[in-house]
Amino acid sequence: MDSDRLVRRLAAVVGGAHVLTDRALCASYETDFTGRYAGRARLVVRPGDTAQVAAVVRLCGEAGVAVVPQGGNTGLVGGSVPGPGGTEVVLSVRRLGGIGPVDAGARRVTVGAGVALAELQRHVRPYGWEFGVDLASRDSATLGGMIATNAGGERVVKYGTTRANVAGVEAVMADGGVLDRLAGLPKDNTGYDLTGLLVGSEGTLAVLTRARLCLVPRLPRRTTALLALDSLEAALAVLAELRLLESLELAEFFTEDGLALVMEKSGLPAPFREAHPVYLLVECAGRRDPAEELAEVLAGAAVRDVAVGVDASDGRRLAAYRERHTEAVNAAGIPLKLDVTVPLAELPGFVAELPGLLAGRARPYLFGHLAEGNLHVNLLEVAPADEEAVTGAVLARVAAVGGSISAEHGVGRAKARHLHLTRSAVDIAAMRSIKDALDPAGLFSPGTLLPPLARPGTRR
Ligand code: 2HG
Ligand code: ZN
Repeated sequence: MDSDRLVRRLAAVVGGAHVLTDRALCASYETDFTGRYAGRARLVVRPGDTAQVAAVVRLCGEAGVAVVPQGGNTGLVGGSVPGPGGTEVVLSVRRLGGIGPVDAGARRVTVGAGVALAELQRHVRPYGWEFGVDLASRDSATLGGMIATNAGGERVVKYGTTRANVAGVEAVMADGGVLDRLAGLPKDNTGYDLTGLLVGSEGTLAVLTRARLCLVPRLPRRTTALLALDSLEAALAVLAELRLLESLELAEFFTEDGLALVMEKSGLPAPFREAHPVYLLVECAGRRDPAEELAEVLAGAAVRDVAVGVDASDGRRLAAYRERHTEAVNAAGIPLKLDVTVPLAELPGFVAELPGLLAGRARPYLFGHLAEGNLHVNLLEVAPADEEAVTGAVLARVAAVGGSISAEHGVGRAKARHLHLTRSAVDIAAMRSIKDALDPAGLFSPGTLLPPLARPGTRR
């Protein structure tokens, strides 16, 4: 089917205003948030409900045109943008809005895939509820994208990743059929866990259209503190004590260099009189004020200095030093981002080895989610010719110490060829079988997650 015909047929389903072919209008859907991954779409289509998504998928399937589902386009591994060929359709789910009533008895709420996280937070908080997953890109990240990537974020230490907070999904499969697992019953052992399978599938198996989410009680009393420490070892020692507190919701670390960059790019004032090697941002929350139990733990810890947030706005002020790392790094250049998990016991050794692995080929900024050993290795000033070698060296070391090459951002296009480092041949073959069974023509997100096959005729 030629492009004009496909455009006409799609427009008949979603309305002409929601099929974008103009290069300028397509641009923001074709380039990722960092500017590192830029492709070219055949067109962008913006369906407004599940039936329209199903019709779009069917039409693209008939035309043999691949579909790249996209949420808020805040992904960091190139999974939400099209490839370079100008052949793929970007299917934006942003118009799939709508938030249902808070079902307090069941602790659930149903949302459209295009709802932004901050919108959900504003909806549920007045009723005393919270969604357990929170992240810095909350204003743009959509629930559909967060589910597709099994986003982690800042509160995994208490509430787990997105997977633990999704009860059910509705999704359009490659043949246009609508999978309805939206009931999200707390007990339902009828067959395979297809919801669990679609969480983290990165747009390669289906287009998520709606989700039934779990809610947690919003804990009204919170204390935020920024700790200045000697070293990563000292941060890990404090973390081990903090984990005794049920109120611990957040334990985020960054370093002297990262803080300096954030201050330079944001204009924020220094949180302490002098600089320190490592910082740990912690937050405890409860129905009762957790300040005292946090102070007790910190009193016995090897902490150089502490800044405590006395109220919510003070807490947000301290959190900004950590949350603004991504934008500060972006303001300094186009980063090479590696998002890895390293077992906690290996973390100090891994960080100490990093300069040797990089061998002067990059300016590193390290920050992340300490409790999970989730390190965001942001590398600036990497020469294009060194990118592959630098990535390979770091990821191979991660694999050697028993870590994961993708902690929370997904595999995307960026890491597909490195999948074998932390997934066995048996594992990859099982994943490929699932892909082939659910998307036999390779319609969804070619090149994302699974490495392309060398076999002629394959479209992935
Ligand atoms: C965060 O933790 C996000 O702020 C982004 O996962 C991390 O920019 C990054 O590398
Ligand atoms: Zn993160």
